Formats: sequence, C-alpha cells, structure tokens
Amino acid sequence: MHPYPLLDRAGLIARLEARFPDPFLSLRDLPPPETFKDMARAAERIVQAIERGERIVLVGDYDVDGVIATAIVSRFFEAIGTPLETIIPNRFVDGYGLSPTVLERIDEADLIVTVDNGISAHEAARICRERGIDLIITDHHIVPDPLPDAYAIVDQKQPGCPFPHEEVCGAQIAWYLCAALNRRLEAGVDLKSYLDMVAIAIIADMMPLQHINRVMVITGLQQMERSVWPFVQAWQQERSEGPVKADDVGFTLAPMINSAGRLEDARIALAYLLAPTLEEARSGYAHLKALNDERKQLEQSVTDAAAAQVDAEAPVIVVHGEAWHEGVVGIVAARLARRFERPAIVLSEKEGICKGSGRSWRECHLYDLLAREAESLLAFGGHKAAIGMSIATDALAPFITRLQDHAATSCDEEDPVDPEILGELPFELITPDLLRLLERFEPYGQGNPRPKFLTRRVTLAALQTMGAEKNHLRFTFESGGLYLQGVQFKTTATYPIGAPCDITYTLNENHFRGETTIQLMVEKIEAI
Ligand SMILES: [Mn+2]
Repeated sequence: MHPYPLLDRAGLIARLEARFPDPFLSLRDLPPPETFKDMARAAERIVQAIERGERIVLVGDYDVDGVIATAIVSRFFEAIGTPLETIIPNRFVDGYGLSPTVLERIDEADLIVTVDNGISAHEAARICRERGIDLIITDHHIVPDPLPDAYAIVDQKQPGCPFPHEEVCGAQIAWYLCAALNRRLEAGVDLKSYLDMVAIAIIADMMPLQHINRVMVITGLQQMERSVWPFVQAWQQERSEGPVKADDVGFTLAPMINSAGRLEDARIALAYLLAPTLEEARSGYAHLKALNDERKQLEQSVTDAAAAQVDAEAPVIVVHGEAWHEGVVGIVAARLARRFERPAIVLSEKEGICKGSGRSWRECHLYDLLAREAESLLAFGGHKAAIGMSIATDALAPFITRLQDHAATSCDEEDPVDPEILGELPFELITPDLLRLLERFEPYGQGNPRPKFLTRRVTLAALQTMGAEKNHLRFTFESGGLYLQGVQFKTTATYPIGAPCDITYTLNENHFRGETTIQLMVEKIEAI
C-alpha cells in the first residue's frame, strides 16, 4: 500500500487545516442577495406581481435540491399570505426542467419563476415570450451560450455575475431570492429558520462543505434540533440519539425525499416538506419511508444483476440489463464504482436503446473519457465524476471495446493514493479527545471528506456477524495491547481471526442507550 504519513496530534490538525485555505465564515459574511446578477430585477418584478395580484407559477425540480427549493419559496409565500401555484415536473411524464410539456399544464400565468432548473430552457422561454408570460429563471447549473431569452436570469455561473461562490445549489439561490423579497416587502419573515431546509439541499446536491456552504449547513443542522417545520420534527422523532450530522441527512433523510421523484412523483415529497401539522408530517414520512424501502429493494436487485456481469479485468465497468429501473441506475453505478474501485456505467435497455448513468472513481475523468466516443452516443452529458448517456443497443459492444482502450491508457493507476486517508494513526491516539478535535472540522461530506485513517499490523482479535441477514460485521481489533471495536455494514467478506492486517477506517461515536463508545467504521481490511 502507498506510504502515508505517521500522524501525531499536531500533524493531524495541520492536515485538516490544510483543507481550508480561507478562514471559516459566519452568517454575517454571507454576501447580500443583490450580489447575484439580475437578483434585483427578478425581485422587483416578483414584488410587482405580488402587489398587483398577478398569477405566479413556480416550477421546481424532482430531486432533493429542486423539491427543497420549491418548499422554501412556498413557505415564504405562505408566510406573506400570497397565493403561489407550484409545479414539479414528473421524471417519467415530463422529463427534467421547464419544458413545453410542462408549460402545457399551465393554463394561465402572468409570471413563471423557476428554481433549480431552467438555465437551458430556450424553447420554453420562447413559448413564454409568445404567450406574454414573464419568465424569471433561477438556477445554479452551468450556463449555455446563448442564454434563454428570459425576463431575468439568476445563476451564479453566468458571465458577469459577481457572486463570489461558484458552488452553490438551487435551494440556496431560492433562499436568497426570498431574502431579496423579504427586504423589499419589509415582510420580516425569519429566514434563518429556513436554513435547516437549505442545509438538506446543500448536502443532498453534493455541494462542497466549504465557504458559505459550511456555515449554512452548520447553522441548518443546529436549527434542526428546534425546527419550526413539522417535517423535520417528524424525522427527529424517528432518528437515533445524538446531534444531527451531515451524514444523517445525506444517508437517511435525503434519500427518502429523493425516492418520491425516482419512483413516483416528487409532489409526495413536497407534501411532506409542507405538511402543516406534525400528524400529517408523520404520515408523509411513513409514505416516503415505504417508497425509499421499495427503492432500496429495486437498487439491490439491479445491483445484484449488474454485479454478476462485471468483468473484473476491465478498467471501466459497463453493464446493461433489460428495463432496469431508470430511477436507480445512477445509485447502482455509484455502488459498483465503490465496490470494484473503478468507474462504472449502468444502462437500462428498452426498445433498442440503452440509457443510463455512470459514476467515476478517484481521478479518472469519466466525462472526458466518453467525450472521445461522443459520435457513437445518442445523448451524453455530465462532468468528471458523473455522466448520463444513451446509445443504440447495436452500437454498444464496439463502444465498450473502444472505451476500455481509452480507459486503459488514461485511467490506469498503480497503487493509487487515497486522498481521504489523512495518515497512519496509532491506536493510542484514538481517544475521546481526538473525537472532539475531529468535531472542530465538521461538517464532513463533499469537499471535506470524513477523515479516513490507516493502522498497520493490527490483529483481528474477534469477529461476529450482526443483523437479520447476517450481513453486518462487528470486530475487535488489537494493536500494541489496546483493543478497539469496529463495524462494517452490508458485506459478504470473510476475515481470518488472529491474522495481522492493515485496516482503513473512519471514526465514529456510537450512541446507544445513553452510552457513548468510539467505534471504527471499517472500510478495508487487508491481510499482510
Ligand atoms: Mn440542483
């Protein structure tokens, strides 16, 4: 294994501090709303519409960011007592974003406002113009050239926008829009209490937990402990003990909110977010939980079928199956990439066309890799870490062959450095004090990964299986006479007791029945 630095306390702090070139921000450092290009123009037009009683329609998106953005603006309009019609496109019926299909559903409107989508809605913008509807686009995605012809466009990525942070999500821009309206209307709405919603979207949309994102997430997570929203209260009742961490949102709440749009309709998630009472929020929660369980089952069956096809020698995994559920192929690709430690593309085949998603691994640039084969694809888009594509089934086999050739030369990494491993950690440093130290650099997630550690030559002293399906493992490790507990979830691996091994892991506090213990969340055990 690649050599990693041996850590002491000071070295560990230095390595964590190096992740943050700029000082930590506070809420007071948030740039004002008007820092966004066109924000003033957008807000003025919306205020005019509110004052004149015009008909305003909000168009959101079906992923977590888009549904949360819709909920934020809905809550604000509710607070100022102004009616607002909301539309979230259905993935299966409408496809993504503001489209001519979605516009057909809007009988009458004076003003349409998008959140978390719209920056590529040229055709819809043209139709709005024709129908005499003013269109305000708020989005955070990469802007096309030319831009759609809209009344106002707020997108931090557009040329000439002075907003200093490029990586913000749609819900943050929606929140900023509300802040601009709040000021103009002198409405006095407490927008800080909306930050728990914003935090969910920042985490779910994989925004780096740096600059304003960091302080908005910290504040939002704290806000969740005394949230004014019934949906958060309902979730809190179901959650285990301890403060809310970014991971809790990322691994439990966000997938639930997402499952509605993936399997049925995101309006189910919106209804949960906007539930007026705790009782309704609890029933919305139960509905989403059932959908998410169904999603997990689908995901598991597609993962099993996909994993059975994997060629362990190939530098890129490309698998396809008939009518695999489109709502889960992206998650399955991510799981395969992690399991086999290489990029993975998972395609669902229907009527002669394979359509699906890919997730990259480490430094391999998946988008560039596919771009070299762009002419054999029907559609393709994305970025370094994730792509979406479709291809005629007839063209698939030669495409895979060529892709493997490209990958073999450009993605091959012997003994790769894992950038998330901070270094080698001796067991004697794993104390409550170390856990407190790690807390100072929370929240961990995108752009600030939970620190991973490596300890060499530990002995696996004991091992037992847990869970109804016996697919979780509990370990006791020994090193230098010190014993520590570890766990590994969802695994079929077997390990020899008593053998020396190198382990990589993150650290976690386990809260159970009022007791707190340190446990190693084991990622890898390598026999020496
Ligand atoms: Mn988004």
